[in-house]
Order: sequence, then structure tokens, then C-alpha cells
Amino acid sequence: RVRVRGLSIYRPIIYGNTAVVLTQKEREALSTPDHTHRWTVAVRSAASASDSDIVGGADDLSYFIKRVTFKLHDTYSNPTRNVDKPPFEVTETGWGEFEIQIRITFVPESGEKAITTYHHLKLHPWTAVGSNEPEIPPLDAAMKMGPVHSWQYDEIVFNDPFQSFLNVLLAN
Ligand code: SLL
Repeated sequence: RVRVRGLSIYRPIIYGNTAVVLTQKEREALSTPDHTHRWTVAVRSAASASDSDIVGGADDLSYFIKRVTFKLHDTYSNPTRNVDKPPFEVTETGWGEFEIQIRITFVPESGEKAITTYHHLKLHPWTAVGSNEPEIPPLDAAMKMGPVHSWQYDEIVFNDPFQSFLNVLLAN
């Protein structure tokens, strides 16, 4: 296998979460009534990013991503969640914010090592620094404020890629 020396190629991604407050009805339907929110953490393409992608639309990363592993807080059963096909996301309910480890494994033909990043799961609405609003508003107020979004843009860079992998990247 031949590497294309001196060449770097990148693919733009976004990763992060959306969260909504559960209604009283939804909470009562859960086996865990202490859970207050439903959230989705995801890795998505930024190349075709639009609002519809963020809420769960088209996704096209599987030509170079084989698996995304989301490592949740230990309070969850089976905290290590492997997702082997798009959409690369996990939806859960819960009551608290925590750090999610996100490990991205590439297709074997790439010869690339997995990469790891972190996302702080955000449930509570954003508040302006120095404002008088409470840092965590009451649930009824938070519900009226609508879904919370916390997303980061990043670029996955492949240096000296294999010629065959480069062809795959360029063909998609
Ligand atoms: C905290 N550092 O103490 C955080 C931890 C953990 C959140 C938050 C659900 C657990 C379950 C859940 O929301 N865990 O019941 O499955 O605030």
C-alpha cells in the first residue's frame, strides 16, 4: 500500500448534543421518573450540515468512519455505546450533565488510528455571563426556552493517507 507523502486531507465534522425537558406525562411513562431530560449526542458531517442534519437528517460519514463509541457516565447501564452505522448518535434520558468520551474508529482500509474527543453534555439553557438569571433555571422555565443545542465544529485531518483511502475520500 502506497502513502501519498506530504498530502493532508481533512473532513469537517460537528459533534455535540441537543436536549429537551421531558413533559410530566413523558416522565411518568419512564421507569426512571427522576429523569428530567431527553438528549441526543451525535457525530455528524459538517460538509452538508443544516438544521435538518442537527435534528437527525442525512448523514454520510460511513465511507470513512466505521464506528463511533460514546462513553457515557457510569450511572448509565452499559455506558459504552458502539454505533456502527449512521446516524452516529445515542439518545437517552437523564437528569445531569457530564463529560462524554467520543471515540471515532475509521474504516480498516484507511490504516488510520482511532481518535478520541470529549463533549460536555449540555442540558441546561445557555445564560449570559453576568446576567441575573439563575444558572440552572427551573424546569418549567427551561421547557419554555426550547431545545438546548451544544455543538462543536472540528476537522479530521489525515496526513500522508494511503492512495486507496485518498481515492475513497475524494470519491465521496
Ligand atoms: C452530576 N457529574 O453529579 C454529574 C453526573 C450523571 C447523570 C451526572 C442518568 C443516570 C441514570 C443521569 O442523568 N446521569 O439514572 O441512568 O451532576
